[in-house]
Amino acid sequence: MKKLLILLCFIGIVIGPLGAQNYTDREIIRIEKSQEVLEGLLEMNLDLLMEKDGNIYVVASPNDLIALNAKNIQYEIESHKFYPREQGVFTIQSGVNGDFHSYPELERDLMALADAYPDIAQVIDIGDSLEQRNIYALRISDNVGQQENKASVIFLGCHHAREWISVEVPYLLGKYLVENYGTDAEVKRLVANCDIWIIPLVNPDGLEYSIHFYRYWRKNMRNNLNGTYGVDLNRNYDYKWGLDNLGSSPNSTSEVYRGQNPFSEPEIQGVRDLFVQKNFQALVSYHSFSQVILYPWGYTKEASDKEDILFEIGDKMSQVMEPVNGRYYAAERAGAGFYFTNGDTTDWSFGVYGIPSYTIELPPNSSIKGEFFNAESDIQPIFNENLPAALYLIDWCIQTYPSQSQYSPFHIRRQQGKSLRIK
Ligand code: 0X9
Ligand code: ZN
Repeated sequence: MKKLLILLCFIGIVIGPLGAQNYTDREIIRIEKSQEVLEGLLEMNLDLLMEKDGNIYVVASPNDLIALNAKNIQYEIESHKFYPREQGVFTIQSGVNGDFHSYPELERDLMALADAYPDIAQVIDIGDSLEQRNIYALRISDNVGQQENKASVIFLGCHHAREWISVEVPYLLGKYLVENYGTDAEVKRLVANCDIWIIPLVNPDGLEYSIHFYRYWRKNMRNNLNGTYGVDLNRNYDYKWGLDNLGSSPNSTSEVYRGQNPFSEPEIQGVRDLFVQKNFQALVSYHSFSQVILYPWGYTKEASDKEDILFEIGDKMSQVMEPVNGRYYAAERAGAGFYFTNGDTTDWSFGVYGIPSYTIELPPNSSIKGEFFNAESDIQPIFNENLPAALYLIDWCIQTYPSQSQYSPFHIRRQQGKSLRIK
């Protein structure tokens, strides 16, 4: 069963891009639900997105709109074209993304956390996306404004636009840490002894496109100048980049297009530049779906020389997660699975910096119609089960590297970079 799911996921990756290129004329529409409307809708073979609060959201093509008009079914167009920031049309809107964050909603909520807890939280802009959105890091540490010698760890979310749950888990981790710092002795200890960096949304342009235009969008919004859009941000890192055409594609129509050069994409240049300035000791990159904990290598089926410790930490995370909701996340070597990746985040952070690095693929591990989507009601349970794993990894960093000045035996090289802007 699991192999079948992985196969379906893989097929989705391979055929996705061809389909995705033709979806730019789609509109997200909202239809008020009634028995009469429902009967009309069900015979139309529409791309139903979500049902919420008596409304049905649909990914509609121009032909779908014509058919709805013919049936006299009323609808509201929810999506709007993307406007660059210079035109000043960023709005904080609730819409089809429901309880999941859009870019402006995340911006608002991160700023609110930093405002509410200025002693332990900062929002830092690590760089801009292609469409000039900010890539935000929430930095959590006591004496957050000061440089201190302490362990440090990084959590990343949403390299892939359609994986909305992967924004929520790191965001809620940050929220949990700052809100419980004052009352929970264990949280206080972790925040006192570790410099925790959380980047919940690496791909803001893609997320907005996924919300407003095409729910299944995966890549960033790079105009490839040949009629295709998007680079897979999880294939653009500079470690074994473009090694072969199995783990990424040189073809821009592909959903796993690696880009023209390693680090060609500004979204992950921001991540790279942050690594130049920080000495992280562990990394988690959240994705969805399939409910597994993956560790390097992804580019080969061979084990690294740190296989034992990588499995041990991953398996420990799995063990502390399962009791929360009964969901089991297997810890596995990424490349030992069904497909390879080259130029992905974790091979880079492990290969270049030598730090324990994990891709946590969030639930579900089964799907109806191959969907990635998580129910809004599952956001909190998924976060709850991921929390102990994150806390464990933070503690692992503290125990293993009590002071940042203590040289990491994993550490291979650092580069020079630009400075960060603090909000
Ligand atoms: O393909 C990816 O980039 C990730 N999976 S996803 O379904 N979220 O797109 C991570 C894949 C992990 N690496 C390997 N399987 N080699
Ligand atoms: Zn992903």
